[in-house]
Amino acid sequence: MLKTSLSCLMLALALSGCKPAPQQASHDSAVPAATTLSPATADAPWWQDAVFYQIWPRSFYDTNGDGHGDFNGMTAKLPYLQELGIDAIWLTPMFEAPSYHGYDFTEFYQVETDYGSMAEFETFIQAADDKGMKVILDLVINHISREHEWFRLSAEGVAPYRDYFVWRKDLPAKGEGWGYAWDQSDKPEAVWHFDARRGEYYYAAFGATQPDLNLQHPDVVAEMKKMAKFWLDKGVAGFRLDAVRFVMETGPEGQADLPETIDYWRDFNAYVKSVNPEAYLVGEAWVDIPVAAEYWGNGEGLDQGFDFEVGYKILGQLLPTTGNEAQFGTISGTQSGELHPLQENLQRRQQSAAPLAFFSPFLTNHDQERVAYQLAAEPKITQQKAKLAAAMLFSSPGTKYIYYGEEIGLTQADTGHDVYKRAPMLWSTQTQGGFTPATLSWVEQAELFTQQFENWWPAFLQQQLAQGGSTVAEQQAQPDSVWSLYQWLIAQKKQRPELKLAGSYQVTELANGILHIERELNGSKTRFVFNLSDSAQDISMLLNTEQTANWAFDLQGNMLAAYGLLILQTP
Ligand code: ACG
Repeated sequence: MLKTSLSCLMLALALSGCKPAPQQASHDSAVPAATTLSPATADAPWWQDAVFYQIWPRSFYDTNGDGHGDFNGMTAKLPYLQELGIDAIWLTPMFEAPSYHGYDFTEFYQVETDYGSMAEFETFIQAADDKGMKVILDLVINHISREHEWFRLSAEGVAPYRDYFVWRKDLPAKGEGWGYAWDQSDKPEAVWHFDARRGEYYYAAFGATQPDLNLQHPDVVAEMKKMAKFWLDKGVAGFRLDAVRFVMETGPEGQADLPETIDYWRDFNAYVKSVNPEAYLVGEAWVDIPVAAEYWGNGEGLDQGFDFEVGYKILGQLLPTTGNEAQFGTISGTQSGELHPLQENLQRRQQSAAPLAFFSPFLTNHDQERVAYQLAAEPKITQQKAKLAAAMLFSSPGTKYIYYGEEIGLTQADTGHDVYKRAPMLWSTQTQGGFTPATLSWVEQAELFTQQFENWWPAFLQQQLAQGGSTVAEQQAQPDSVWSLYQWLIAQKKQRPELKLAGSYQVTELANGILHIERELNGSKTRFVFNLSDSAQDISMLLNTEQTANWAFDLQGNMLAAYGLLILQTP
């Protein structure tokens, strides 16, 4: 029976439509009141409640046989994204850059030639627009490539470029407080790098190849606005802003989240909205929710920011060994003890300086180990857990982000190098997983990588295809696959008012590893029942006739299978 408080028991019985049990001494805190969320406003912006899909261009789909994904490949896959139900696409960097990842621009107005021509990019934007899909670009303003012309001129002391970056004569001593911008490390050499041409040290929060721009310089501020306008004028719907926390640095205690930084983004947002009032800005602030909320800037800053915490809380539910703590240093997220971690996560968003609509929940992105890799168990269980994670994500209010491959429970070969998290998509059981007609995909092309190289891809690919059910084609044919669940959940989000921002959100932890999340709005109700345990559980007390079990593959009679998911909805 229930291990939680009497009021939980009353709630569960009420859910089941049974008569309440005889009064027992209640000994725990009352069940938290269901969270009623902000009412949906008719004039909500296009991005509110949208579902975004993050594409890593180099790994999505290759049409010209060079082993690299390309713009024509993205155009060819738009029907796929439409079938999945995607509203908008986030392209990780696709401007000219020397690295495989592209976060180090050498050009602001040229597309990465590995992905195709500007004309092919424009065709992609138009084709997406024809299907009612928006496209946002990854805009990196905090830094550019060391190989950019500006940096050479700055190192040579040529005006005005000499002050386009942040320079100092000497390497700060240890103990002065300089270190990584996102933690308390005392490591000046992590962010100050020597350049022999100038004989001085330059500031680069992300390593010597990515010098920080001096965004206190009016010419640099103007250049960033010019870059944004160029791409907005091409029909891009907005930007995912990289590393927003670090654009200003005023000293060893001033490397992140400064008031000057929030002011910078207020000014940038005002400019972007002056070019296109519908343009959307979402910031990557990988930090505690209260700090991330500051980037809303009292309504004059960014439109949205990622909720980095919810993904860790969801994975924490599925990986008890890691507990419910966020796994990264910047999120203190300690549990208050009363609320379930997922209820507490929502409360933290609501109690922050930003409205609930500001936060975009997601599971993992291109910087984090893939969901299926973190949940790795024997394949069937991994797929089951990936479905539970998806349902927990989609039960949470807000604009959702899906990382390419997440919808098929794509895993990774190993950890320790970011490339493993960004490997080619698995479309089919054909050679190269249907990603490329080339003999070698880009991850097998040694010239792309500076570190020592061993070709790990063939063994990983073979193992994934041999295991069965790992590709888009296979999963689209299975009604209970991870892919089919993502498609169903995305459709529900569009159809069911309670799954939008305005629906209430109530998490209840029942006995034997059963978790219950209910969303409700004006009588329309969706209930998610998760079996977090490794054995089938009797959930008869949660079943009733008013609601239809619309996702019930794991229900046999009153028993919900191990790691099973049941979704019940009012008609
Ligand atoms: C952005 C892009 C990223 C890109 C860059 C730099 C910045 O998304 O792809 O890397 O061009 C910090 C910043 C982020 C930044 C990442 C890379 N992401 O906040 O803006 O660095 C902790 C902190 C994070 C911090 C991270 C750095 O909480 O704020 O992110 O460290 O590693 C566990 C730990 C946790 C730790 C995470 C991640 O969860 O508990 O404390 O987070 O792991 O480590 C690009 C390329 C990269 C390349 C880089 C130089 O994509 O491959 O390495 O450039």
